[in-house]
Parts: sequence; C-alpha cells; structure tokens
Amino acid sequence: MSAMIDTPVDTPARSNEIVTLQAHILQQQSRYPEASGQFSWILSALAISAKMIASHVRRARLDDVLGTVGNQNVQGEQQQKLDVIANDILLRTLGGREGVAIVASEENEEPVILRTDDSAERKYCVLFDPLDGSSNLDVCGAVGTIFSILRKDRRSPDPQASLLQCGAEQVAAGYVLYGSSTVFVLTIGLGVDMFVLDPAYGAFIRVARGMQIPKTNKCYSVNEGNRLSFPEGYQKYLSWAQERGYSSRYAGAMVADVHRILLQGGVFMYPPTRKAPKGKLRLMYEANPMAMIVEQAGGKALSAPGERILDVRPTDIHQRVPVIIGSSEEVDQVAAHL
Ligand code: AHM
Ligand code: MG
Repeated sequence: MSAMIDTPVDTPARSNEIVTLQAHILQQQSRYPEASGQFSWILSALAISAKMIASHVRRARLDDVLGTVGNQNVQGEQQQKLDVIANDILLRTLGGREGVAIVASEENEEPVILRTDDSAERKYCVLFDPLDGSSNLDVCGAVGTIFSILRKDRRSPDPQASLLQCGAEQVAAGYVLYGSSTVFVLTIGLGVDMFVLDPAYGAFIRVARGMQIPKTNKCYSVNEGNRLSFPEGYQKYLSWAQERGYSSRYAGAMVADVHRILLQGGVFMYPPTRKAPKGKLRLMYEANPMAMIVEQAGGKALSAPGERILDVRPTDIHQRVPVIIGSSEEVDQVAAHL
C-alpha cells in the first residue's frame, strides 16, 4: 500500500488499513447517524456498474462490440455499441435502488423517471455519461464513466425540473477511468478519494484520500486542431504557453485528461469553436461532476473568466458549456488571456 496518500485524520496505525470502496462508503455513512442508507446504496450501484463496464471494455474486441450501432444519440452523434451496453448497465443497477427517483444520461433524450411517489424518504437524481470518449475504444484508448448526484427537489411538481440544479448543489460526483487500471474517483463534498480495482479480488481498494491538485504545472490539454476556430484569447494563451515551454497532452477522453491533471497538475480546456459555439462538453453530466471533483481537490473550474462552472444555471439537461479546469494557477493564466 505504498501508493496510499493519507490525510491527517488517519493515525499512523490506521494508514496501513486496506479499505474497499464499500467499506469507505459505510464509514462515511456512519458520520451521519440520521442517514437512511439510500445514498450509500446508490454509490454501491455505481461501483458494481463500474466493474461490469470495465469487464466489457476489456473484452470489447473479443466480444466484437466495437464500432457503432448505426443509431445517433440525442446529440446527433453515432452511438457505439459499448455506449449502449454501458448505459443499459447503469440504468439497470440504479433502477433497483429505492433512493433513485430520476436518472438522466447522455444517451437518453429524456430523463428516466423511476419513482414518482413522494414518500418521506429522501430521493436522488443521478446523471451520467456512461462511456465518455467512446471513440477511443476502437484503438484501445482510455474511456470513462462520469456521474453526478443531486437531491430530488420535493417541492418541484415537475420531476424533470428538479434535475435543473446548479452544479454547486451536487451532493456527490465522480468518474471511473478504464485505463491501464480501473480507477474510481469520488467526492461526496468532503474532499476527493481514489480507489483502484484489484482484478484479483474484484474490489475497489482505496489508494488516496484528500487528493490535492498541484497548484501549477506547465501542461495544457486541448484539441489544438481546432485552434484557428477558438476565440482569440485562447489562441493568445496557447502562444503564451508555448513560448514558456509548456507541454501538450490530449487523450481525447475528458476523464483521462482530467485524471492526469488531478494527479500531476495542468489545465484542461474545451473552448467554444465555430462548430460548437458553446463548447462541446455537457454541463450536467460532464462539466459539473468534473468541476466538483477539481474544486474539492483545490483546483478551479470555469466556463469563462470569473464564471464558475458550478454556478451555471441549467436550462436543459443536455446543454453544453465551455470548460477550463485544473490547477488554480494554470486556470487563472487561461482566464487572464480571455
Ligand atoms: P463523448 O461524451 O461523446 O465521448 O464526447 C466527449 C469527449 C470528451 O471526453 C473529450 O474531451 C472530447 O469529447 C474530445 O472531443 P474532440 O474529439 O472534439 O477533441
Ligand atoms: Mg462524454
């Protein structure tokens, strides 16, 4: 367990503990004696989904599920076969959890209303991108799942309207990176913790607590092929960074790019382009959860200078937003050029 990063709350005697994601969730739940356990059940559904999707990703070529199914999703993009499989897994695991009222996915035009009864129990909305960066699959590149959890607004008569909350209202957010190992990164608003799937035991093991993004790192992550169609400020920033010897790293999957930045620092951007004047990334299930994780780790996440992603008021569950996210000083540098 030498990779374990401990927060000051761990005594030396406890730092050698082996803690699974399941045990971690129960530990967190025990801090809230009034908790019904519904929220923990939702996290456990996400954990089992992650294991199932990881297994499908590993076998994608063997099972011949690469490529597209010939449909377009609501964004007008080709759905990959594994996009559909991952979406189905999440809908089925979350569907069995009493605490989930509504799920909304990148792959479904309309949110799925699972439960409308307004019992005294608190209910949650779960939003997700089941397989982010899925075009990487055909070349064995990294892909990921991103999720965001909101409280269902009991006062709202329209169940869909209760989804349209600012990212600052999220009660939890996370992502799963299917890379050289399967990594589960989670925040419930008490810092950021990281778990790695041990394939020998089929369990996510906690490897880092209270993660902090380095304040600075001379590295940017952006699709530079679009440079000439970025607003001028972004182009000036790129020239500024290149003059100062910055490195460029771009995986084509936001989960992989943001994960690198969480560990090593730097800035990830998806600016407005001529083709996508509001940027490409989706606010509710890509930008918001990543912004919560990055802020919880001491970084910054902006949609424009002075505009926190987490404060953007949504009007549509599939709306897009420009993204500048990462180390605080690197995000400030981008914003200063805009
Ligand atoms: P997707 O959810 O349809 O896979 O699209 C999102 C992905 C991000 O993961 C990634 O950062 C971006 O699209 C890459 O887009 P581009 O190919 O335009 O650079
Ligand atoms: Mg995506």
